[in-house]
Amino acid sequence: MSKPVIITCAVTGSIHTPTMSPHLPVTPQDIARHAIDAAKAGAAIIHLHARDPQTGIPSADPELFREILSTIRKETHAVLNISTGGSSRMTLDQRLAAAHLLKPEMCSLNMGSMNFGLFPMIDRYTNWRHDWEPKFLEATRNIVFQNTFGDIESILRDLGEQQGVRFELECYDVGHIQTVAFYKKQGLLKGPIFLQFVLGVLGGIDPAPEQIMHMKTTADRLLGDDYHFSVLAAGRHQFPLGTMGVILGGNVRVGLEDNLMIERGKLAMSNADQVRKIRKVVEELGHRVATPDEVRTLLQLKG
Ligand code: KMH
Ligand code: ZN
Repeated sequence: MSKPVIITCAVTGSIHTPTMSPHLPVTPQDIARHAIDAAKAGAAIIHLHARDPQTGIPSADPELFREILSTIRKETHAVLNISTGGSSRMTLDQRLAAAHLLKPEMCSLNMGSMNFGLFPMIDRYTNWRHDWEPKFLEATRNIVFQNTFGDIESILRDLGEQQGVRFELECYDVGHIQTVAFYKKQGLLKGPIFLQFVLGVLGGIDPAPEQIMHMKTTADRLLGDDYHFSVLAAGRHQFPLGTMGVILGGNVRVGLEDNLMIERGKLAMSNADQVRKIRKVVEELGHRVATPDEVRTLLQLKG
């Protein structure tokens, strides 16, 4: 039997805004409910951000995260993964506050600084519910999503070495895989390594099948066999490229953080709907989905 496929679900993120979909969860209770339903549908890892419950603005408030995590834990045993990417408008200290306080099993770790182009989305919407939304997107023309070597090292030391956190290593381009290999060689990053190939963010690698192959062959060359990979593709590329990742022996991430649709022209009503859809693909391809405990074993999480 082949190894089970890990489905990660990223339930809200900090990219999409409330105007874009009425189904995007905003309050801690909504975010937790979406996460619980996604876990019950087959997501083993839940990737979490928080938002201000009144406005929907991405928030780093640890108390919001605390409420989200404790609600989810009442109903599922899913692996909870707190984003350290936060949003490109937060300082590093803000981005790390919740993970420091709540000590999750996993956190995301972004493997390089980059332009992160959200502004093209402005053109698709006219009636904004909140005036912060177009300003937030437009600001990404001039804000760098900063993840310096110093930032990466402090996350690896403070969360990795000191708290035993394992990472979803977000690689938006092939160069980021070289950085992963560097820290592995240095001993700051320990295997098993979990790479998240991120395709389709403007400023990063483009969403094409050849680019998944390029990232995988680069990872094979630099990391040998001591790594697992997953594919996250933005927008309409989510399902086709996620499927390709599974075909290539990898894992897959879905969720409204990365794509608001369930099919062309149709908004996803929930995160769980996206999980059910990719789970069907995984199973039709002859695989089964990993349970949270299998992920704990596979990635050697602290549990
Ligand atoms: N929003 C994704 C493209 C993070 O939270 O650390 C990348 C992400 C970053 O999930
Ligand atoms: Zn995220």
